[in-house]
Amino acid sequence: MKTLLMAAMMLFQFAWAGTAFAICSLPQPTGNVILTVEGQIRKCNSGLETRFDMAMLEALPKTQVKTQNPWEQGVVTYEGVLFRDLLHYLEANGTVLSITALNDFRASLDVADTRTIDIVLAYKRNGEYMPVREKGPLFVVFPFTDNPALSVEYRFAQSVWQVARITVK
Ligand SMILES: Nc1nc2c(c(=O)[nH]1)N[C@H]1C(S)=C(S)[C@@H](COP(=O)(O)O)O[C@H]1N2
Ligand SMILES: [Mo]
Repeated sequence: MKTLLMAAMMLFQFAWAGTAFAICSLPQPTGNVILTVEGQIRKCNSGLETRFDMAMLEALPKTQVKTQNPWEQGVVTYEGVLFRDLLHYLEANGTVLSITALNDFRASLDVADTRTIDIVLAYKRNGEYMPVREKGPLFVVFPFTDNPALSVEYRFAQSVWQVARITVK
């Protein structure tokens, strides 16, 4: 009886470990970690989080957005990953994103907005990586030029630069 119980427990542990491994199975970063996503995501690579280096972000579907914004003169071309593509990759299922910058500035963004608006987590500006002093390495970019209704204070405050962490709630 005791042996049977132990065998059952071992089997359970094995199955549990197997499940955890299967879910938390994204590739590991090999370069500097520039972004950590945590919270309501099914795909991960470290504990319950997903840590990205630049190469991992660039391996996701790429999008370009040409837009003006309050911080630039003229039209700038940004390249990055659409928030909805990032959330799809991570099998996220929350409703709100809490986006935190290197300086701990934080903004909330509704997941619903990422479906209706082409919001990009940009890693390049006019073809170049963005240093921290130029709003890099990651900048939340709205298509202000294509959609003038976005040019409101509310959206400017969601235009987080120096993004370091996203919590899916
Ligand atoms: N990293 C970071 N991003 C940020 C902020 C910040 O303090 N840090 N402020 C936000 C707010 S509240 C607004 S209105 C705009 C402000 O841009 P400005 O400081 O150039 O006016 O950027 C947003 N993005
Ligand atoms: Mo603001």
